[in-house]
Amino acid sequence: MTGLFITLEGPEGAGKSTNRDYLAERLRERGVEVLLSREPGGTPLAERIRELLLTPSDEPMAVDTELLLVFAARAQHLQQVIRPALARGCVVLCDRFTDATYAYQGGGRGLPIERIAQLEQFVQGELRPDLTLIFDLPIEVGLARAAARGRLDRFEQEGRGFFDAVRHAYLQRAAQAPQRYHVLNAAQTLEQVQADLDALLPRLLEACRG
Ligand code: Z5A
Repeated sequence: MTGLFITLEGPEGAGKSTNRDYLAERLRERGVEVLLSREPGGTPLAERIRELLLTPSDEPMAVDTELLLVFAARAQHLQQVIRPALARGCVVLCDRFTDATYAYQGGGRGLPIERIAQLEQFVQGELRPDLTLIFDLPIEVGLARAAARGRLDRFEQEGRGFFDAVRHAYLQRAAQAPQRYHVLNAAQTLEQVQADLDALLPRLLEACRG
């Protein structure tokens, strides 16, 4: 038995967490076993690494340190949570995964794609998401939603150019492999976004049935 690995991606405030929970409910209503998780994080140790990554600090974090921490958390998450859940036949819905590394560390920080790809291969082997939903929206809309929450984390303190590069990297990846990515217009009302997700459900249920 192998499950289905679905990741949700996009810039800040795109609605990934909200829609991950929505999708989980729709799938569970239809009898599908769903496991929810997120990155960085998903296990106690990986959540501690998340704290290191998100908490602003006086000591600037080297970009290579950031990259290695992201993959360290992922290695833990894969071993403890994702691989066992997929082996049980679950649908894993994960808020961010390695596409975020390509977008933030590759696009945003400007690290070479080849270096990310090497770590991806080392940490994941052949495992890749079956489907990645990209919640796309103009940067200013997402940042306004994130700012409404209060204190900004270490990434949210970045400038406009950083987020433009992140968004561009996501859309570029989606364009390069349209069979694995589905781009949603996350600037619509929540009801409209969720209607788009409802329209995707038959495809997901079909994939769940193998
Ligand atoms: N990061 C990285 O650099 N490299 C990596 O490899 C990985 C991650 C995996 C933490 O991620 C950071 O880690 C992230 C990248 C970096 N950078 N940052 N910042 P995160 O996922 O925890 O952080 P986030 O993207 O900032 O999460 P978020 O702001 O919570 O966004 P979201 O999950 O997409 O949105 P939400 O919580 O569902 O919704 C935000 C608010 O908007 C909320 O009040 C909703 O009710 C509202 N909302 C949602 N949808 C709508 C619509 N359609 N209309 C109106 N309002 C809406």
